Amino acid sequence: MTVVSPDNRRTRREFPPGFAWGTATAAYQIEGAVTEGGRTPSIWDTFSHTPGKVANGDTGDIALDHYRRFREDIRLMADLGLTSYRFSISWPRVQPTGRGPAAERGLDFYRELVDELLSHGITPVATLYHWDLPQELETPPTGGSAAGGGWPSRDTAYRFADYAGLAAEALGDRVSTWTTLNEPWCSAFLGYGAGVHAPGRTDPADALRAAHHLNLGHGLAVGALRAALPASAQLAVSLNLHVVRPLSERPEDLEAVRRIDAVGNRIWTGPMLKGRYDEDLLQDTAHLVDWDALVHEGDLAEISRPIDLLGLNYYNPTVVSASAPGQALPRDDGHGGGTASPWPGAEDVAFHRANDDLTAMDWPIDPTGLSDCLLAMHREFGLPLLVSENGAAFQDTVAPDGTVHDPERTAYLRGHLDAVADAIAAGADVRGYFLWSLLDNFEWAYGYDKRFGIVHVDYDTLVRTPKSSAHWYAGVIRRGGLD
Ligand code: IFM
Repeated sequence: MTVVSPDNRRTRREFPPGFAWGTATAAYQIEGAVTEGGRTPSIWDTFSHTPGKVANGDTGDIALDHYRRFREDIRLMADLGLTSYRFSISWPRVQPTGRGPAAERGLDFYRELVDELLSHGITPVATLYHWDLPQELETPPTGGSAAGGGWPSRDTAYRFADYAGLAAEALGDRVSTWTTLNEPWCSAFLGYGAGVHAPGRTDPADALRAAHHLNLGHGLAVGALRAALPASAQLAVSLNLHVVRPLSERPEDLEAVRRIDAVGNRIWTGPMLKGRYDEDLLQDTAHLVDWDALVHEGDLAEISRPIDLLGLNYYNPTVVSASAPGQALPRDDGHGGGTASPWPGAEDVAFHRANDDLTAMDWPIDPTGLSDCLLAMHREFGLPLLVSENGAAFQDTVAPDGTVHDPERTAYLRGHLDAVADAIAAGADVRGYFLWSLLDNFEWAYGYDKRFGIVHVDYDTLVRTPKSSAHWYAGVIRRGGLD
């Protein structure tokens, strides 16, 4: 909503009452304590310990030691006035082998975390899967009878639903908003297609199988959550939908948009929200997988179980075109490079920068993509929406007096919150904004090189220092809007 003061000099962007002002994090990126309480390795422990996979050989072994310092971190959140916090549960911490009973010590960590949040008046939002698949579900121990094979294996979807049920039984009395998967596109296509994320496989057919089983895992988990949680629980999924724009209006470039939209976006929203895979997606990828064999009878009904909220993770738009004959394709479409394509069936699409105003990830800054995406999802599905991630990495420096001044991040956040307000003003039902991220953290294949936090972390001492963007965000929350 826009409020113009009588003298017309100031314009205020207000947000609806009850709007969730949050930050988001993920277990492997912050927790550390990777062997504590019986936790076993996830595919990310294995991947980060594989030479050459992560910048500087960085791992999440210690990360920010949030596992031990979570009370301090929640104090910081409370000081900033956050009303909500989105965290992820580490699957190998609460169900170490990915099957069988839960590990109570692992669950206790999350019980304490949530109790601490609640005692500070911060509403917890739990994400079940932010990429840390128990390694045993990818590679079963030698001699064992378990299936393994990771997400390309159908069994993993059922394992995920069991884990979701365990987590909900343990935490359902104190957590009422749940997200099943975070950015399944990254799990399937960066993990099994491009190989730049764990488990580092590069097989386009397996990437598509992983996509279907992530969808199935989501639907089965929604069923398990509904069975374990009170009727008032709010269930969501967080998708990094690609805001795809054509380089030109040439039919070939529009066709490139269609292809990326199919395998980047509609591969999730189709089955989850409409109960179908679009025919063009099936055709684009028919030479890679046998969809009739992959999608069993009843799968689509399972996957499209109703959810209550749609979470959108937005960072930047994507500009695409058809490739010119003989043109070397830019493989680095903002997801860490790699020589294999993360776009099965659309490998020959060329990627271009939307503009040259870049974050430290080389991602172009364009808040209009966020309002466009929110409005498109509102119009197509009519669901209440969350911005479940949005933020930016910049090269922050610590001043001699110990402060960290990050005006670029503040400008980025201001622009994107303004875009959220635009979408709300145009009718989208946006219920909250979760800034990525609370703290600088382990940025996957980039290790600790890229800082997304509004709170600076000194990786030698683990001392946390709120940056100027954190103070700015606290002011926005206090005022309930932007000036
Ligand atoms: O750090 C990641 C997060 O884990 C998933 N979404 C994008 C963020 C920035 O790359």
